[in-house]
Amino acid sequence: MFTRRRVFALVSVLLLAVLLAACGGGGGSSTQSSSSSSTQSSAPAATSSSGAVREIEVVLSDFSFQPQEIRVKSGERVRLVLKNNGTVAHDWHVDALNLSTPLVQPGQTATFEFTAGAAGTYQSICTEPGHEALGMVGTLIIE
Ligand SMILES: [Cu+2]
Repeated sequence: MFTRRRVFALVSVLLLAVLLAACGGGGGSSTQSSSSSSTQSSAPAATSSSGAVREIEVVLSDFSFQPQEIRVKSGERVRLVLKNNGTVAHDWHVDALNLSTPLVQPGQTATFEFTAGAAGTYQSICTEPGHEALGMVGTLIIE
């Protein structure tokens, strides 16, 4: 009887010691992690790649596209967001792929979706009379 009680007491003392050691270790590591919490704000990463659609903003002005060159992948679903910062209406047209956005009025924004076809380098233009000649020409690269 006595020996069993002593063993039990010994085991509970050992358990207590282990628990205290674990607590001490935990306390030590928590101080460490709180000092290195400034690494959180590194990557606001993928906000626009939320789905299968790739959104690209194109600024239309008198008389250019910004960016002038658009690069997408074959088979990719593309959504162009066309912002007209100019003083006259503009559009975006790729003759070889039969892609035509609606005409965007000054100060307006329009979206246009298409699926990128065969790989290649295509010329994009504004179809408003005279605009292509004035330099409203871009490049669509499908990889
Ligand atoms: Cu134009």
